Amino acid sequence: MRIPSFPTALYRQLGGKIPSRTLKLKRSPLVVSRQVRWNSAGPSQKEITVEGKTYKTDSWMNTPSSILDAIPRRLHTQPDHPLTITRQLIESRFPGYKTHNNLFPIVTTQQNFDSLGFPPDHVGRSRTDTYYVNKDTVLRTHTSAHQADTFRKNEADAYLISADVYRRDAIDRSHYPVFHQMEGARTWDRRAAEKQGKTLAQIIWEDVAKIPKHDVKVEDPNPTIHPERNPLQEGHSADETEAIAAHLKRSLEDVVVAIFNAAKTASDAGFAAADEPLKVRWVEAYFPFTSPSWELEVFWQGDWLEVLGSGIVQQSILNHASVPNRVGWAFGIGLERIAMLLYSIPDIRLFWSNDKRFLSQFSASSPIKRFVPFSKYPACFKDVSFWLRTLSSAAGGASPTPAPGASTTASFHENDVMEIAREVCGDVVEDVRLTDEFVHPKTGRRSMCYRVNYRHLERTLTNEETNDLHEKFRQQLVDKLGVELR
Ligand code: FA5
Ligand code: MG
Repeated sequence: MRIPSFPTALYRQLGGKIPSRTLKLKRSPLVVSRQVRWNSAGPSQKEITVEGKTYKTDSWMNTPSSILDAIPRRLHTQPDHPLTITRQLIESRFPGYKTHNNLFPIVTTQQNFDSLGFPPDHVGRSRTDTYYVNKDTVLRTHTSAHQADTFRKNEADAYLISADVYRRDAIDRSHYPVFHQMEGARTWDRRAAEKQGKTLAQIIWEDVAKIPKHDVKVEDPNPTIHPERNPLQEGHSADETEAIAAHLKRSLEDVVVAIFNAAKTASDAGFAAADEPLKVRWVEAYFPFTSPSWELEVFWQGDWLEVLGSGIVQQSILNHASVPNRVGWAFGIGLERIAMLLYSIPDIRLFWSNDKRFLSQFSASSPIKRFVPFSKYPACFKDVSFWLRTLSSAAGGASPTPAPGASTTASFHENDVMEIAREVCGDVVEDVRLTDEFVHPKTGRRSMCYRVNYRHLERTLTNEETNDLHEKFRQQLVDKLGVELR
Protein backbone atom coordinates (compact mmCIF):
# COMPACT_ATOMS: atom_id res chain seq x y z
CA MET A 1 0.00 0.00 0.00
CA ARG A 2 1.34 3.38 -0.98
CA ILE A 3 0.58 6.20 1.36
CA PRO A 4 0.54 9.82 0.29
CA SER A 5 3.63 11.51 1.58
CA PHE A 6 2.89 12.92 5.01
CA PRO A 7 3.53 16.59 5.59
CA THR A 8 7.11 16.98 6.65
CA ALA A 9 7.67 17.72 10.28
CA LEU A 10 10.25 20.26 9.22
CA TYR A 11 8.21 23.23 10.25
CA ARG A 12 9.91 26.53 9.85
CA GLN A 13 11.11 27.53 13.21
CA LEU A 14 8.78 30.39 13.95
CA GLY A 15 6.27 30.82 11.20
CA GLY A 16 5.08 27.22 11.32
CA LYS A 17 4.95 26.89 7.54
CA ILE A 18 5.88 23.67 5.84
CA PRO A 19 8.83 24.13 3.52
CA SER A 20 9.38 22.46 0.18
CA ARG A 21 10.29 18.79 0.18
CA THR A 22 13.47 19.30 -1.78
CA LEU A 23 16.13 19.60 0.80
CA LYS A 24 19.54 20.77 -0.18
CA LEU A 25 22.26 20.20 2.28
CA LYS A 26 25.18 22.46 2.51
CA ARG A 27 27.93 23.33 4.88
CA SER A 28 31.07 25.24 4.43
CA PRO A 29 33.91 22.92 3.49
CA LEU A 30 36.20 25.83 3.93
CA VAL A 31 35.84 26.81 7.56
CA VAL A 32 39.34 27.55 8.71
CA SER A 33 39.48 29.34 12.00
CA ARG A 34 39.04 26.87 14.84
CA GLN A 35 38.42 28.96 17.89
CA VAL A 36 36.19 26.36 19.44
CA ARG A 37 37.80 24.05 21.94
CA TRP A 38 36.47 20.79 23.34
CA ASN A 39 37.78 20.74 26.88
CA SER A 40 37.73 16.99 27.34
CA ALA A 41 38.19 14.38 24.67
CA GLY A 42 35.85 11.59 23.68
CA PRO A 43 32.17 11.39 22.89
CA SER A 44 30.91 12.70 26.24
CA GLN A 45 32.59 16.10 26.31
CA LYS A 46 31.59 17.97 29.43
CA GLU A 47 32.49 21.49 28.41
CA ILE A 48 33.12 23.55 25.34
CA THR A 49 34.92 26.84 25.07
CA VAL A 50 33.88 29.20 22.31
CA GLU A 51 35.97 32.34 21.90
CA GLY A 52 37.00 32.29 25.54
CA LYS A 53 33.56 31.52 26.95
CA THR A 54 33.13 28.12 28.56
CA TYR A 55 29.84 26.24 28.69
CA LYS A 56 28.96 23.00 30.44
CA THR A 57 27.33 20.55 28.08
CA ASP A 58 24.67 17.98 28.97
CA SER A 59 22.39 15.51 27.22
CA TRP A 60 20.72 18.42 25.39
CA MET A 61 23.94 19.18 23.51
CA ASN A 62 23.29 18.59 19.81
CA THR A 63 25.54 21.17 18.19
CA PRO A 64 28.09 19.58 15.87
CA SER A 65 31.57 21.02 15.59
CA SER A 66 30.91 22.04 11.98
CA ILE A 67 28.28 24.46 13.26
CA LEU A 68 30.43 25.74 16.13
CA ASP A 69 33.21 26.30 13.61
CA ALA A 70 30.99 28.75 11.74
CA ILE A 71 30.75 31.09 14.74
CA PRO A 72 34.02 32.97 14.15
CA ARG A 73 33.22 33.61 10.49
CA ARG A 74 30.85 36.57 11.14
CA LEU A 75 30.22 37.01 7.45
CA HIS A 76 28.04 40.09 8.00
CA THR A 77 31.08 42.05 9.23
CA GLN A 78 33.68 40.83 6.70
CA PRO A 79 34.86 43.73 4.51
CA ASP A 80 33.51 43.52 0.95
CA HIS A 81 31.47 40.41 1.71
CA PRO A 82 28.08 40.56 -0.06
CA LEU A 83 26.30 40.17 3.30
CA THR A 84 28.20 43.15 4.72
CA ILE A 85 27.39 45.27 1.69
CA THR A 86 23.74 44.22 1.90
CA ARG A 87 23.62 45.00 5.63
CA GLN A 88 25.09 48.45 5.02
CA LEU A 89 22.66 49.14 2.22
CA ILE A 90 19.71 48.27 4.47
CA GLU A 91 21.18 50.27 7.37
CA SER A 92 21.42 53.30 5.08
CA ARG A 93 17.62 53.21 4.70
CA PHE A 94 17.20 53.56 8.48
CA PRO A 95 19.06 56.76 9.36
CA GLY A 96 19.35 57.40 13.10
CA TYR A 97 18.76 53.76 14.09
CA LYS A 98 21.34 52.48 16.59
CA THR A 99 23.23 49.54 15.08
CA HIS A 100 24.56 46.45 16.87
CA ASN A 101 26.68 44.04 14.84
CA ASN A 102 28.70 42.08 17.37
CA LEU A 103 26.29 40.36 19.73
CA PHE A 104 27.53 36.92 20.77
CA PRO A 105 25.50 34.01 19.32
CA ILE A 106 25.24 31.74 22.36
CA VAL A 107 22.25 32.83 24.42
CA THR A 108 19.94 31.45 27.09
CA THR A 109 16.62 29.79 26.37
CA GLN A 110 15.20 32.68 28.42
CA GLN A 111 16.51 35.17 25.85
CA ASN A 112 15.71 33.12 22.75
CA PHE A 113 12.27 31.85 23.80
CA ASP A 114 10.84 32.80 27.22
CA SER A 115 11.43 36.55 26.99
CA LEU A 116 9.47 36.49 23.73
CA GLY A 117 6.50 34.57 25.08
CA PHE A 118 7.16 31.23 23.36
CA PRO A 119 4.90 28.64 25.01
CA PRO A 120 6.74 25.73 26.70
CA ASP A 121 5.67 23.28 23.97
CA HIS A 122 6.50 25.50 20.95
CA VAL A 123 8.06 23.45 18.15
CA GLY A 124 10.91 25.97 17.89
CA ARG A 125 12.21 24.80 21.27
CA SER A 126 12.65 21.19 20.18
CA ARG A 127 16.08 19.65 19.75
CA THR A 128 15.16 18.69 16.20
CA ASP A 129 14.92 22.40 15.33
CA THR A 130 17.38 24.18 17.61
CA TYR A 131 21.06 23.75 18.38
CA TYR A 132 21.48 23.33 22.12
CA VAL A 133 24.70 23.50 24.17
CA ASN A 134 22.87 22.48 27.32
CA LYS A 135 19.29 22.52 28.56
CA ASP A 136 19.31 26.28 29.16
CA THR A 137 21.73 27.42 26.45
CA VAL A 138 21.26 27.57 22.69
CA LEU A 139 22.77 29.03 19.56
CA ARG A 140 20.32 31.85 18.92
CA THR A 141 17.74 30.87 16.34
CA HIS A 142 16.87 34.47 15.54
CA THR A 143 18.02 38.00 16.29
CA SER A 144 14.79 38.52 18.26
CA ALA A 145 16.70 36.79 21.10
CA HIS A 146 18.15 40.25 21.84
CA GLN A 147 14.87 42.18 21.69
CA ALA A 148 14.03 42.25 25.39
CA ASP A 149 17.59 43.17 26.45
CA THR A 150 17.81 45.94 23.85
CA PHE A 151 14.44 47.38 24.85
CA ARG A 152 15.53 47.24 28.48
CA LYS A 153 18.72 49.19 27.74
CA ASN A 154 16.49 51.83 26.17
CA GLU A 155 19.39 53.56 24.42
CA ALA A 156 17.45 54.70 21.37
CA ASP A 157 13.95 54.92 19.86
CA ALA A 158 15.07 52.58 17.13
CA TYR A 159 17.72 49.95 16.60
CA LEU A 160 19.07 47.42 14.10
CA ILE A 161 20.77 44.19 15.21
CA SER A 162 22.59 42.12 12.57
CA ALA A 163 23.92 38.72 13.50
CA ASP A 164 24.52 35.10 12.59
CA VAL A 165 21.66 32.76 13.58
CA TYR A 166 21.49 28.96 13.70
CA ARG A 167 18.74 26.47 12.93
CA ARG A 168 18.43 22.77 12.30
CA ASP A 169 16.33 23.64 9.30
CA ALA A 170 15.55 22.13 5.95
CA ILE A 171 18.04 23.37 3.42
CA ASP A 172 17.49 24.32 -0.14
CA ARG A 173 18.87 27.12 -2.25
CA SER A 174 17.38 29.65 0.17
CA HIS A 175 17.86 27.80 3.49
CA TYR A 176 21.10 27.09 5.36
CA PRO A 177 21.70 25.98 8.98
CA VAL A 178 23.70 29.14 9.66
CA PHE A 179 22.38 32.34 8.21
CA HIS A 180 22.18 36.03 9.03
CA GLN A 181 19.31 38.16 10.15
CA MET A 182 18.80 41.81 10.79
CA GLU A 183 16.36 42.71 13.53
CA GLY A 184 14.87 46.18 13.48
CA ALA A 185 12.61 47.90 15.95
CA ARG A 186 11.08 51.34 16.28
CA THR A 187 9.15 52.45 19.33
CA TRP A 188 7.42 55.68 20.37
CA ASP A 189 6.95 56.99 23.89
CA ARG A 190 3.32 57.76 24.74
CA ARG A 191 4.41 60.44 27.19
CA ALA A 192 6.22 62.36 24.43
CA ALA A 193 2.97 62.52 22.46
CA GLU A 194 1.09 63.75 25.51
CA LYS A 195 3.68 66.47 26.12
CA GLN A 196 3.17 67.73 22.59
CA GLY A 197 -0.59 67.71 23.06
CA LYS A 198 -1.00 65.18 20.25
CA THR A 199 -2.26 61.64 20.07
CA LEU A 200 0.28 58.89 19.59
CA ALA A 201 -1.33 58.04 16.25
CA GLN A 202 -0.83 61.66 15.07
CA ILE A 203 2.85 61.61 15.97
CA ILE A 204 3.37 58.30 14.17
CA TRP A 205 1.54 59.43 11.02
CA GLU A 206 3.85 62.47 10.93
CA ASP A 207 6.78 60.04 10.95
CA VAL A 208 5.16 57.93 8.22
CA ALA A 209 5.07 61.06 6.04
CA LYS A 210 8.87 61.35 6.33
CA ILE A 211 9.52 57.90 4.77
CA PRO A 212 10.52 58.18 1.08
CA LYS A 213 7.62 57.46 -1.28
CA HIS A 214 7.74 54.73 -3.93
CA ASP A 215 5.48 53.84 -6.83
CA VAL A 216 5.73 50.06 -6.66
CA LYS A 217 2.38 48.33 -6.42
CA VAL A 218 2.32 46.25 -3.26
CA GLU A 219 -0.32 43.56 -2.72
CA ASP A 220 -1.79 43.95 0.75
CA PRO A 221 -5.33 42.58 0.62
CA ASN A 222 -5.92 41.91 4.33
CA PRO A 223 -7.17 44.33 6.95
CA THR A 224 -4.49 45.48 9.41
CA ILE A 225 -6.47 43.98 12.26
CA HIS A 226 -8.44 40.75 12.10
CA PRO A 227 -10.12 39.58 15.32
CA GLU A 228 -9.13 35.92 14.87
CA ARG A 229 -6.21 35.84 12.45
CA ASN A 230 -4.35 39.00 13.42
CA PRO A 231 -5.79 40.48 16.60
CA LEU A 232 -5.36 43.91 18.09
CA GLN A 233 -3.55 43.80 21.43
CA GLU A 234 -5.31 44.67 24.63
CA GLY A 235 -4.44 48.24 25.56
CA HIS A 236 -3.64 49.25 21.94
CA SER A 237 -6.15 51.38 20.05
CA ALA A 238 -7.04 50.52 16.47
CA ASP A 239 -5.88 54.03 15.44
CA GLU A 240 -2.38 53.67 16.79
CA THR A 241 -2.06 50.12 15.49
CA GLU A 242 -2.99 51.34 12.01
CA ALA A 243 -0.36 54.07 12.26
CA ILE A 244 2.38 51.74 13.55
CA ALA A 245 1.55 49.16 10.87
CA ALA A 246 1.75 51.84 8.17
CA HIS A 247 5.14 53.01 9.48
CA LEU A 248 6.42 49.41 9.58
CA LYS A 249 5.19 48.52 6.10
CA ARG A 250 6.34 51.75 4.41
CA SER A 251 9.78 51.44 6.05
CA LEU A 252 10.27 47.89 4.82
CA GLU A 253 8.85 48.52 1.37
CA ASP A 254 11.39 51.33 1.13
CA VAL A 255 14.16 48.79 1.84
CA VAL A 256 12.98 46.35 -0.81
CA VAL A 257 12.53 49.10 -3.40
CA ALA A 258 16.01 50.46 -2.60
CA ILE A 259 17.52 46.99 -3.03
CA PHE A 260 15.68 46.49 -6.29
CA ASN A 261 16.79 49.88 -7.61
CA ALA A 262 20.40 49.28 -6.57
CA ALA A 263 20.31 45.97 -8.40
CA LYS A 264 18.65 47.45 -11.46
CA THR A 265 21.19 50.20 -11.88
CA ALA A 266 24.01 47.68 -11.53
CA SER A 267 26.67 48.35 -14.10
CA ASP A 268 25.54 45.53 -16.35
CA ALA A 269 21.86 46.07 -15.53
CA GLY A 270 22.05 42.53 -14.28
CA PHE A 271 19.20 42.09 -11.83
CA ALA A 272 17.63 38.76 -12.69
CA ALA A 273 14.21 40.34 -12.80
CA ALA A 274 15.38 43.64 -14.29
CA ASP A 275 12.96 43.40 -17.18
CA GLU A 276 10.12 42.43 -14.91
CA PRO A 277 8.52 44.88 -12.52
CA LEU A 278 9.14 44.29 -8.82
CA LYS A 279 6.30 42.25 -7.27
CA VAL A 280 5.86 42.45 -3.52
CA ARG A 281 3.11 41.29 -1.17
CA TRP A 282 2.24 41.39 2.54
CA VAL A 283 0.83 38.20 4.03
CA GLU A 284 -0.61 37.62 7.49
CA ALA A 285 1.70 35.76 9.87
CA TYR A 286 1.93 34.62 13.45
CA PHE A 287 4.76 35.15 15.95
CA PRO A 288 4.42 34.74 19.72
CA PHE A 289 6.05 38.16 20.18
CA THR A 290 4.03 40.38 17.82
CA SER A 291 0.37 41.02 17.07
CA PRO A 292 -0.79 41.74 14.47
CA SER A 293 2.03 40.16 12.41
CA TRP A 294 3.03 40.04 8.73
CA GLU A 295 5.57 38.57 6.39
CA LEU A 296 6.80 40.28 3.26
CA GLU A 297 7.30 38.23 0.12
CA VAL A 298 9.04 39.15 -3.12
CA PHE A 299 8.45 37.38 -6.44
CA TRP A 300 11.81 35.89 -7.39
CA GLN A 301 12.74 33.44 -10.13
CA GLY A 302 9.19 32.24 -10.60
CA ASP A 303 8.17 31.92 -6.97
CA TRP A 304 7.25 33.97 -3.90
CA LEU A 305 10.26 34.27 -1.59
CA GLU A 306 9.63 35.22 2.03
CA VAL A 307 12.15 37.85 3.05
CA LEU A 308 11.04 38.97 6.50
CA GLY A 309 8.70 38.56 9.46
CA SER A 310 7.35 41.53 11.38
CA GLY A 311 4.62 42.95 13.55
CA ILE A 312 3.53 45.16 16.42
CA VAL A 313 5.66 44.29 19.46
CA GLN A 314 3.75 42.46 22.20
CA GLN A 315 3.25 45.04 24.90
CA SER A 316 4.15 42.51 27.61
CA ILE A 317 7.75 42.42 26.25
CA LEU A 318 8.07 46.19 26.58
CA ASN A 319 6.38 46.15 29.99
CA HIS A 320 8.76 43.47 31.29
CA ALA A 321 11.68 45.41 29.83
CA SER A 322 10.69 48.37 32.05
CA VAL A 323 9.58 50.56 29.14
CA PRO A 324 5.80 50.26 29.53
CA ASN A 325 5.20 53.66 27.94
CA ARG A 326 6.72 52.56 24.65
CA VAL A 327 4.79 51.01 21.74
CA GLY A 328 6.10 50.05 18.35
CA TRP A 329 7.03 47.55 15.68
CA ALA A 330 9.79 45.02 15.04
CA PHE A 331 10.97 43.00 12.05
CA GLY A 332 13.50 40.25 11.29
CA ILE A 333 14.89 40.10 7.76
CA GLY A 334 16.99 37.35 6.18
CA LEU A 335 20.19 39.00 4.91
CA GLU A 336 21.08 36.15 2.55
CA ARG A 337 17.68 36.33 0.90
CA ILE A 338 18.08 40.08 0.30
CA ALA A 339 21.64 39.65 -0.94
CA MET A 340 20.43 36.95 -3.33
CA LEU A 341 17.91 39.41 -4.78
CA LEU A 342 20.49 42.16 -4.92
CA TYR A 343 23.24 40.22 -6.70
CA SER A 344 21.28 37.36 -8.31
CA ILE A 345 23.22 34.86 -6.20
CA PRO A 346 21.59 31.54 -7.07
CA ASP A 347 22.49 29.40 -4.06
CA ILE A 348 22.78 30.29 -0.37
CA ARG A 349 25.83 28.08 0.25
CA LEU A 350 27.91 30.35 -1.96
CA PHE A 351 28.04 32.93 0.85
CA TRP A 352 30.36 30.58 2.77
CA SER A 353 32.80 30.18 -0.09
CA ASN A 354 36.36 31.40 0.31
CA ASP A 355 36.92 30.93 -3.41
CA LYS A 356 38.38 34.06 -5.01
CA ARG A 357 36.09 33.52 -7.98
CA PHE A 358 33.22 34.30 -5.59
CA LEU A 359 34.68 36.88 -3.20
CA SER A 360 36.43 39.00 -5.82
CA GLN A 361 33.07 39.84 -7.39
CA PHE A 362 31.97 42.07 -4.48
CA SER A 363 33.27 45.45 -3.43
CA ALA A 364 31.80 48.01 -1.07
CA SER A 365 33.52 50.82 -2.95
CA SER A 366 32.27 50.08 -6.45
CA PRO A 367 28.74 49.88 -7.87
CA ILE A 368 26.72 46.70 -7.35
CA LYS A 369 27.39 44.18 -10.12
CA ARG A 370 25.40 41.10 -10.91
CA PHE A 371 27.09 37.91 -9.70
CA VAL A 372 28.51 35.84 -12.55
CA PRO A 373 28.37 32.14 -11.60
CA PHE A 374 31.58 30.25 -12.19
CA SER A 375 31.58 26.84 -13.80
CA LYS A 376 29.21 24.19 -12.58
CA TYR A 377 30.91 20.86 -11.95
CA PRO A 378 29.13 17.57 -12.70
CA ALA A 379 26.63 16.17 -10.22
CA CYS A 380 26.23 12.54 -9.20
CA PHE A 381 23.15 11.18 -7.46
CA LYS A 382 22.79 8.13 -5.29
CA ASP A 383 19.79 6.62 -3.51
CA VAL A 384 19.53 5.18 -0.05
CA SER A 385 16.50 3.17 1.14
CA PHE A 386 15.89 2.02 4.66
CA TRP A 387 13.30 0.75 7.12
CA LEU A 388 12.70 2.97 10.11
CA ARG A 389 13.21 1.41 13.48
CA THR A 390 9.84 0.17 14.70
CA LEU A 391 8.25 1.07 18.00
CA SER A 392 8.37 -2.52 19.24
CA SER A 393 12.05 -3.02 18.59
CA ALA A 394 12.74 0.40 20.07
CA ALA A 395 10.80 -0.52 23.17
CA GLY A 396 12.80 -3.69 23.43
CA GLY A 397 16.18 -2.21 22.81
CA ALA A 398 16.36 1.49 23.39
CA SER A 399 17.06 3.18 26.67
CA PRO A 400 14.27 5.43 27.99
CA THR A 401 16.31 8.50 27.07
CA PRO A 402 17.82 7.88 23.66
CA ALA A 403 21.43 8.95 23.29
CA PRO A 404 21.78 12.41 21.78
CA GLY A 405 21.36 12.08 18.05
CA ALA A 406 19.66 8.70 18.31
CA SER A 407 16.09 8.38 17.19
CA THR A 408 13.25 5.88 17.14
CA THR A 409 10.41 5.66 14.65
CA ALA A 410 8.26 7.59 17.05
CA SER A 411 10.81 10.39 17.15
CA PHE A 412 12.17 10.09 13.61
CA HIS A 413 12.77 13.54 12.26
CA GLU A 414 13.97 14.33 8.77
CA ASN A 415 16.25 17.05 10.19
CA ASP A 416 18.36 14.22 11.66
CA VAL A 417 18.89 12.70 8.21
CA MET A 418 19.86 16.13 6.93
CA GLU A 419 22.32 16.71 9.71
CA ILE A 420 24.01 13.35 9.15
CA ALA A 421 24.40 14.17 5.47
CA ARG A 422 25.84 17.55 6.42
CA GLU A 423 28.22 16.03 8.93
CA VAL A 424 29.50 13.36 6.58
CA CYS A 425 29.54 15.27 3.32
CA GLY A 426 29.61 18.99 4.10
CA ASP A 427 28.83 21.22 1.15
CA VAL A 428 29.51 18.40 -1.29
CA VAL A 429 25.87 17.40 -0.89
CA GLU A 430 23.80 19.66 -3.08
CA ASP A 431 20.42 18.31 -2.12
CA VAL A 432 18.70 15.43 -0.42
CA ARG A 433 15.18 14.65 -1.43
CA LEU A 434 12.66 12.13 -0.13
CA THR A 435 11.72 10.24 -3.30
CA ASP A 436 9.61 7.43 -1.89
CA GLU A 437 7.82 6.41 1.22
CA PHE A 438 6.11 3.13 1.82
CA VAL A 439 4.31 1.40 4.69
CA HIS A 440 4.41 -2.41 4.66
CA PRO A 441 0.75 -3.56 4.65
CA LYS A 442 1.38 -6.47 7.05
CA THR A 443 4.11 -5.30 9.39
CA GLY A 444 3.27 -1.60 9.34
CA ARG A 445 6.97 -0.81 9.02
CA ARG A 446 7.78 2.37 7.17
CA SER A 447 10.40 2.52 4.49
CA MET A 448 11.94 5.71 3.12
CA CYS A 449 14.05 6.38 0.09
CA TYR A 450 16.20 9.49 -0.20
CA ARG A 451 18.04 10.64 -3.29
CA VAL A 452 21.31 12.41 -2.53
CA ASN A 453 22.80 14.71 -5.12
CA TYR A 454 26.57 15.12 -4.78
CA ARG A 455 28.31 18.07 -6.39
CA HIS A 456 31.36 20.06 -5.36
CA LEU A 457 31.16 23.83 -5.83
CA GLU A 458 34.79 24.18 -6.82
CA ARG A 459 35.94 21.01 -8.59
CA THR A 460 34.90 17.67 -10.10
CA LEU A 461 34.37 14.83 -7.63
CA THR A 462 35.85 11.43 -8.44
CA ASN A 463 33.60 8.35 -8.44
CA GLU A 464 35.63 6.90 -5.64
CA GLU A 465 35.13 9.97 -3.45
CA THR A 466 31.38 9.97 -4.05
CA ASN A 467 31.09 6.26 -3.31
CA ASP A 468 33.07 6.68 -0.11
CA LEU A 469 30.92 9.56 1.07
CA HIS A 470 27.72 7.71 0.27
CA GLU A 471 28.88 4.61 2.08
CA LYS A 472 29.76 6.67 5.17
CA PHE A 473 26.39 8.39 5.01
CA ARG A 474 24.58 5.03 4.87
CA GLN A 475 26.57 3.71 7.80
CA GLN A 476 25.87 6.78 9.92
CA LEU A 477 22.14 6.41 9.26
CA VAL A 478 22.38 2.94 10.73
CA ASP A 479 24.58 3.95 13.65
CA LYS A 480 22.78 7.12 14.63
CA LEU A 481 19.16 6.52 13.66
CA GLY A 482 19.01 2.76 14.01
CA VAL A 483 17.52 2.29 10.55
CA GLU A 484 17.81 -0.95 8.59
CA LEU A 485 19.22 -0.48 5.11
CA ARG A 486 17.27 -2.14 2.28
C1 FA5 B 1 11.91 35.15 12.66
O1 FA5 B 1 13.01 34.70 12.82
C2 FA5 B 1 11.37 36.26 13.55
N1 FA5 B 1 12.30 36.44 14.64
C3 FA5 B 1 11.21 37.52 12.71
C4 FA5 B 1 10.52 38.62 13.46
C5 FA5 B 1 11.26 39.57 14.14
C6 FA5 B 1 9.12 38.66 13.48
C7 FA5 B 1 10.62 40.59 14.83
C8 FA5 B 1 8.48 39.65 14.17
C9 FA5 B 1 9.23 40.64 14.83
P1 FA5 B 1 11.38 33.72 10.52
O2 FA5 B 1 11.63 32.41 11.13
O3 FA5 B 1 10.27 33.81 9.56
O4 FA5 B 1 11.05 34.80 11.64
O5 FA5 B 1 12.71 34.23 9.85
C10 FA5 B 1 12.84 35.56 9.36
C11 FA5 B 1 13.54 35.57 8.03
O6 FA5 B 1 14.79 34.90 8.11
C12 FA5 B 1 12.79 34.82 6.93
O7 FA5 B 1 11.79 35.62 6.38
C13 FA5 B 1 13.91 34.53 5.94
O8 FA5 B 1 14.22 35.67 5.18
C14 FA5 B 1 15.08 34.25 6.86
N2 FA5 B 1 15.29 32.80 7.08
C15 FA5 B 1 14.58 31.96 7.88
N3 FA5 B 1 15.12 30.71 7.86
C16 FA5 B 1 16.20 30.76 7.04
C17 FA5 B 1 17.20 29.81 6.62
N4 FA5 B 1 17.24 28.55 7.09
N5 FA5 B 1 18.17 30.21 5.75
C18 FA5 B 1 18.17 31.49 5.31
N6 FA5 B 1 17.29 32.44 5.67
C19 FA5 B 1 16.31 32.09 6.53
MG1 MG C 1 8.98 32.99 8.41
